[in-house]
Amino acid sequence: MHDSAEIGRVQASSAHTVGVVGGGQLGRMVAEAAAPLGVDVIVVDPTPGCPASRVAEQIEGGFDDRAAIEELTRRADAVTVEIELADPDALAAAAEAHDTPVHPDPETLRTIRDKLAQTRAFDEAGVPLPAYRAVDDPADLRAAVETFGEVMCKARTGGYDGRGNVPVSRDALERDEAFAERLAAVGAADGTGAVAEEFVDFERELSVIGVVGDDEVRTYPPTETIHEAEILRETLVPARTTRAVSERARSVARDVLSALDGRGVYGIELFETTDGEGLLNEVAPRPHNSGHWTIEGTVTSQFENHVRAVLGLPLGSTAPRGPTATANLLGGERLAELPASDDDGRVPVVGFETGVADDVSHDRGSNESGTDGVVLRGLDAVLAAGDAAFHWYGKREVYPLRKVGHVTVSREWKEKTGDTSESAGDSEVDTSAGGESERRGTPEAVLAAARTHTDRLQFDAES
Ligand code: AIR
Repeated sequence: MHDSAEIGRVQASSAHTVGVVGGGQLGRMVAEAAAPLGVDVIVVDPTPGCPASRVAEQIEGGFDDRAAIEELTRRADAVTVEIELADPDALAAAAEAHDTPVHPDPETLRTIRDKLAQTRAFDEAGVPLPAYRAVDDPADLRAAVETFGEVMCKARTGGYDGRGNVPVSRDALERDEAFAERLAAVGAADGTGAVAEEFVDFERELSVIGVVGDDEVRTYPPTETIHEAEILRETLVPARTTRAVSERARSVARDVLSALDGRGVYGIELFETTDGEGLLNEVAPRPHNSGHWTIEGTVTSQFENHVRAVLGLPLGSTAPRGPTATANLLGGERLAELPASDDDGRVPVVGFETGVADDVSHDRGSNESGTDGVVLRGLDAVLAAGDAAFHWYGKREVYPLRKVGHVTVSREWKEKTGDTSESAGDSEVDTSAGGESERRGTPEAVLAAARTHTDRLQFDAES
């Protein structure tokens, strides 16, 4: 028999609290993964009822709110971030005041959140990347296009989910105002600066999720990422590439990780060039959209490994379970046609249409703005199909191209490889479509299934 003091001591030693700056979908999925480990999560986020608040405690405050970050740091055993807007100065000051570890290191956050500083740091570390130049004004952007041809212009700070990135083609050379317009489009017309990167003629885009633990580093198998208009739409594992390219991608990722300070998960986006090289695109100092597939598709998800890493616990296996595809659910362009949209295009999400009651199931909080809302239709069909995992982020408002959820389809390998090592799935890929039983699959089949499911899901005006 344990006496109560001993039980209390045992419980206290296993219950940690992780503080997260940001409480969007990534914070929500961190908290979902933390719970089974006995780890509580507190988030700082400015939006009342932010996505993570349904599964974690929320301190309402901005990503640079010193008082909120101070409270977070005082109450947590370790602090991390889920959005690059987190202020490194506030984190460093609070960490010092309370002797609370912050992962990644605030200096690494400072470097990564500034795209120019990030690119220079990896360039100096010898990581292969596209040619680039700093852009302070329209003349710099013109010079970049004259030197490289088409470039991707990225705001130095503040961009994510497609915002802050615009391609600039040679056509811009014909109109002088074009360069100022492009800088304004990335939000860098005010002199905050941008970086222009040579447009890479890539075979495909890959991403490697890496995790740095106390004394170990692991990488997940490379994810093939499919973007449209600078926004991630779908991911696929195994990537439809060769074992050699996969190994190369993981090796570039390890070089990236060794140039960074601090534990945790990092999302490393790469271009696979036409000659099989891996060039670094950019790094996120946090779990990444291209790693959502790891929830169903691996032994230990990126979110669980992030929690383990920031607390200094042993990491879990990054081995894949089978071919896995994820498709993002975005606010659709069709929303623009809805009469309900207010000035900035935001529309309240009222709830889901469920077949059970043949009616709309209202989300908590529902429509407070008085604007007509939208409902998500088609969920019953996705759930009934039985092969999909549906993830809803709980955002109260949707606008065109906002990430509001995702669907994952994960199956067993079509052929038994018997290979459970972390490189399993890198072997030559069978791309023949479907035809097998539901449980087994090819990359093509899981991608097609994830697409079919997301096509079924649509926002529609509340009737
Ligand atoms: N996020 C952070 N950097 C990139 C992304 N996608 C996630 C984080 C953040 C949320 O997106 O979880 O809190 C913000 O999404 P939104 O739709 O509110 O802008």
